[in-house]
Amino acid sequence: MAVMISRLRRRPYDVVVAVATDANYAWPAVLTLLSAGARSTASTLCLLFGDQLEADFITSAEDAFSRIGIPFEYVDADFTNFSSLPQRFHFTRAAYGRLCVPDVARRFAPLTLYLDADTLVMSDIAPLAELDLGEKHVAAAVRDRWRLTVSSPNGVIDWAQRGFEPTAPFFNSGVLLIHNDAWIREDVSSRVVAELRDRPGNATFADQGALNTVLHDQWIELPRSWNFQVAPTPSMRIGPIVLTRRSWFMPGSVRVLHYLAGVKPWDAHYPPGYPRSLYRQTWANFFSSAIPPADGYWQWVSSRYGNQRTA
Ligand SMILES: [Mn+2]
Repeated sequence: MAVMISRLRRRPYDVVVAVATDANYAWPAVLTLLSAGARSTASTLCLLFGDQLEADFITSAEDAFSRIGIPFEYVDADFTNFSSLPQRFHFTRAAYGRLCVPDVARRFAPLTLYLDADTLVMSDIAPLAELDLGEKHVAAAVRDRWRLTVSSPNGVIDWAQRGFEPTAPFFNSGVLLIHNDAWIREDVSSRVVAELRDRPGNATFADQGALNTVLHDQWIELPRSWNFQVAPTPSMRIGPIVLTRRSWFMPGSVRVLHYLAGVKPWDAHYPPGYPRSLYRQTWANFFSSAIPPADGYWQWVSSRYGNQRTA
């Protein structure tokens, strides 16, 4: 009944695009939102969930959106509650910020497209805003590139005890289409936090493993192009094809590009090639200030393999 009532209530937008960040990823987070908002033909609100960001930054961010007429709201989110959750690899407590999103976003739209701050949107997100998740599903996502199933290493650690099928798909949580009311109804965020508190040893990639545990059987698999995961590796573009040492892809068919791992495309040491050029070009298109110059190919090789390697 509650679901039917909330469906009848009109909300001002079709979809919310949301990114959560601390000060470290603040400008990349703005770029992610701008890349999504600028290309969207759906009625879209961009929401930035910031972990105690400075007033100057917020004003500059608001300017960046109003200059090109994209609806935007800053949400002052306190991530202190997440401080006690496991923080390993390059993840900080802001990695759990997505758990705050649906409760705010549902006032604005029925759906949320949650994006990591290390993603760039390369196409119109309207097809996602029109997706019908049905009654049973809470979210839609793309399979993780390296962990295809719950039984993959660093997938759902205790999949067998939980009685999951070993071949059940495992999603990457960097791009999540969320049915806001269903997420709240199923109490997903609190269940994920409880899961991480009770079994911190099972925490893989911040809340990715716990999300896959709680949302098991309740998500729809999206085509790979909606979360096209690239590893930081040198690449070369030949016409419509980008080649890396181990694989190739066609950037024309990518809808959301996701820069995996600890080194990020705005870092000087990100390996040279198409994904890095695209990132810098997009940055230059939206912001007046440039990212500091990147390493050339030989500099990159010596910083990666030579003696001058820095932390
Ligand atoms: Mn990511």
